[in-house]
Amino acid sequence: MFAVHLVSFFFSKLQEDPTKKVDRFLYAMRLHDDQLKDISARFQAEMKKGLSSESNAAAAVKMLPTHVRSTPDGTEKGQFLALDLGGSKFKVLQVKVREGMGIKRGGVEMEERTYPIPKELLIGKGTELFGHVSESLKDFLHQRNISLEKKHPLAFTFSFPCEQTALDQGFLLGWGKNYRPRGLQGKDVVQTLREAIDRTGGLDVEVLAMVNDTVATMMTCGFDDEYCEVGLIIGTGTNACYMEELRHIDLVEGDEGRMCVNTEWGGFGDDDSLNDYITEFDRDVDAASNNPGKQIFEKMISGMYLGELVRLVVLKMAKLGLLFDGRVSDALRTKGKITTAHVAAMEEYKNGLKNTKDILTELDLNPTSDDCIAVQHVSTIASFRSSNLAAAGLAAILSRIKQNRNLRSLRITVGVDGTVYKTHPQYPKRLHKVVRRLLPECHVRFVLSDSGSSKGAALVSAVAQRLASQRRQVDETLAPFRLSQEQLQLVKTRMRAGLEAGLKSKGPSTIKMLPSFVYRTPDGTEKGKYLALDLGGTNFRALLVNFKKGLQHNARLYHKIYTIPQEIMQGTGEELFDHIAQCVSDFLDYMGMKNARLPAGFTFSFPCEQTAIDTGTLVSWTKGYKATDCEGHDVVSLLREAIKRRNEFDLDIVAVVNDTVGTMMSCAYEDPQCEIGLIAGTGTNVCYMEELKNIKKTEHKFGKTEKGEKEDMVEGTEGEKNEGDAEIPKMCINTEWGGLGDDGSLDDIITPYDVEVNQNSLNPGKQRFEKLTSGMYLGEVVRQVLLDLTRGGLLFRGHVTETLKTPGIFQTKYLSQIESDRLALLQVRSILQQLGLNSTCDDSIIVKEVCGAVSRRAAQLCGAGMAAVVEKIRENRGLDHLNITVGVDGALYKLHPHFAGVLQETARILAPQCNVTFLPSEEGSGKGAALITAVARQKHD
Ligand code: 0WK
Ligand code: 0WK
Ligand code: BGC
Ligand code: BGC
Repeated sequence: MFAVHLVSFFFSKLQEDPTKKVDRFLYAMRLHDDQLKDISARFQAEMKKGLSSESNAAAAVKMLPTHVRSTPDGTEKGQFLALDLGGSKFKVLQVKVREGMGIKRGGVEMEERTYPIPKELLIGKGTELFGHVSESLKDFLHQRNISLEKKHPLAFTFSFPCEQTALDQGFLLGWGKNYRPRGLQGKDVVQTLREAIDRTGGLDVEVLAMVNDTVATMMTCGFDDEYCEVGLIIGTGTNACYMEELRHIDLVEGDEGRMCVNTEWGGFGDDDSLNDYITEFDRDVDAASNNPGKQIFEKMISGMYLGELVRLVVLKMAKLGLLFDGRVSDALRTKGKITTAHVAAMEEYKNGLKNTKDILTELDLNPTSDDCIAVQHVSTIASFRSSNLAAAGLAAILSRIKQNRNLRSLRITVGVDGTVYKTHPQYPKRLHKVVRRLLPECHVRFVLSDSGSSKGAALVSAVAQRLASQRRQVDETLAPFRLSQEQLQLVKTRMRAGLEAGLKSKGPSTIKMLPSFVYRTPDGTEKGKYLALDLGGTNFRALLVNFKKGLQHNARLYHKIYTIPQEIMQGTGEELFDHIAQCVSDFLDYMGMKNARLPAGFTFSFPCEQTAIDTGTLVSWTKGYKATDCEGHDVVSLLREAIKRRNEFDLDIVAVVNDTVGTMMSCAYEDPQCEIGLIAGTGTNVCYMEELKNIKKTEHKFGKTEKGEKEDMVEGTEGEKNEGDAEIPKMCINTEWGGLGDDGSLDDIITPYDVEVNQNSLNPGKQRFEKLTSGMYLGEVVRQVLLDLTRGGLLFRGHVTETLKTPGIFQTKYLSQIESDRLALLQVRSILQQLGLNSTCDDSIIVKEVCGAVSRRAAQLCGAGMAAVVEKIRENRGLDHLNITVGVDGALYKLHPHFAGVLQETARILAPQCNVTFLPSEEGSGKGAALITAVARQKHD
């Protein structure tokens, strides 16, 4: 007897481990990491194909846009009906979502009921299936005594591929799994549902949104986990969705933000891209399915097919005598006799083998224990491959997200549902392990959607409602910034009236129209070396300009920029001018011209009343300046005294000019048609060549120097001019248009946000037009709007952070960065991040929109003002058509992506008879100041 055992032991030892033969037999189904990485890479390529408009139509992986633009942010609220159709169970639900309380925190209550779907409906007329759905809905309302009168918003989870153009519209691409109703392919299933509900009658339901079950699952899990941006179903069917960057989804308009894409990865391989991984068993499953050639990837993974796969393998092995001594039963030959539930049962830890035995016995097979081990192992290999393939697909999606966001490591959560994942004992662990092995640098969390997808569908509807109401509220908030043509026309008229009044008024006027004592633009004869000092914008600049005789338009120029600290801007006048003198001293050292008493021009970018080219009494500080003992003083004297105090060098300050005048002169040196200077920078202002006879504001006899001798006003400037104005003596007028509205004439367009900015400014009530249009203030206007939207819960989840309450935190330069066209959102988020504002995609979209509205209004207002100025010049010269150039400078005009274009467009529309060329000044106004100095010197020589 002992001998027999020994023999059988050795024989058994000889007789190999039953799993080995299975491993060999199913070698092709046992995928190792390199193969999985290869499949993952192939899937990534398929995703790209699906996303691009060129290759989408032929793509096997459809990458369907879902119009779900954000995951839950906890502010969703409301009561919804929900339908969950397409998985193994058809459910009708009522979902109550309470604001700010995630699912775990009981923020969502649900009541559900599963309604069986009669088999015949699965292959009958599609409209009848939807009839059954709406009847079930009505029954549910009855059962739950939910009033039929009340209008019920409804969310519809529909787990089949649909092409969606909106949240509440989806055209069915095709059925799958065990559904094959007729007559709905290509139809809008939401409309079909609405019609079914109308046919059923007696209930008032508003279908707000239709979502794929993957999307609903992502949303369901996203309510508790803000990192959840992927939805995965391993159920009857299989599929995944994720949040893709909108700019990558060619089929949807817009580059801003993200949108959830339903990959429909079940179709991976339908274009033969997986043929080298397809086994004969897969081909048999596909051939026997009700959609051969379709959903290849799904047929290797999902519950609808796993059991069948195992059956076919076991059948083949039996036929080959590798199992059950080659005996085959009819049951084993019968399709569907081994289900995926059987596969799961076979793999149970403890009872796996027992279950296997029971299952095989039930199939009229008399399995040996080795047979059971072998068949159990077949199940293991089949479901292992399923989880491995799903892991490969998931790895592809997660890598893409990581790349999209330029992250070295990604922290993300995957929301999962589906019977296979939920009921197959080892499936989740295997899937997680392989994903983490394929993506070691990612921190991937898996969350099981423990209550089905309808919660998620309700959340999508809640988000849809929230986004819609948010949209409405943001539009209402920004509406006052969206100026109509009529309003802009009005501003133009008021600007014109202000220009006229300023020229005539002897006393103060809102638009000061300050004579600059610059009578003509340069004529190219200027020569010599001049120092130009440029104070006013964001910095102080000292320049040395050397005009070479006769070298038209060629001046050598050296300059150095110095910052003016805020405490100097708002300290005493003495400190300010001492600081300027110190900078000039440093510059002259740098140029080695300390002892050359250079003729200098001083660009002083503040309103100064001048009585001659070399004096200017500061009327009032603007922008960020508030130095004491300067207003009402001659700034040239203040500078001379500071230089004297320093007693190191001396300057011959020949001229003081406004930066608009300096800019006009600089550009006129290039283009003689330039007779207007525009600054759109920290501040805003414009000057232009006005005809002397229109300057009635002072009895000062222009053309007579103090000493009353005749001033050379008229030497002509060459270059074609608008006919008929050569002889007319002109003078450049610094309009100081920033003051428009100081008399309340803009109160009908000034918004409460502007009022706030004005009140917090250094000069409340002053420079109202400037406070709507210039760099000093636009950031503040945006901040005020963002504050208001945040207080309204429309932004940053309603958290008003200290940062957001900090004046000046939102610099105007951010507007330029935020509004640049490409990649804007990522930039927005990083800028907001830098400001310590954690933002969602939606937040970033709204912030960008606010910036756009504020800067567009500013540019339009400047365009309207410019239209008034060029129209005045045209009428001055009695011309039907005026050709003129505007020299422009200022960071807003030069650096903002849209400001210049909108300004030009507005001016063109409001002054159609003027062809205005805008010439950005190369070297700022310094050269202009030097030119004026040169002209003023020539006169004195
Ligand atoms: C439960 C979800 C449903 C989804 C199903 C998929 O509520 O939307 O379709 O999971 O899993 P299955 O029921 O096909 O196994
Ligand atoms: C550069 C000019 C300067 C002017 C400035 C305005 O040289 O005179 O004040 O532009 O632009 P901002 O620096 O205010 O953007
Ligand atoms: C469908 C998908 C669905 C998946 C999971 C697939 O057959 O095409 O739309 O998400 O099953 O239910
Ligand atoms: C000043 C103007 C200056 C403009 C642009 C305004 O605040 O009042 O004089 O031209 O800013 O710098």
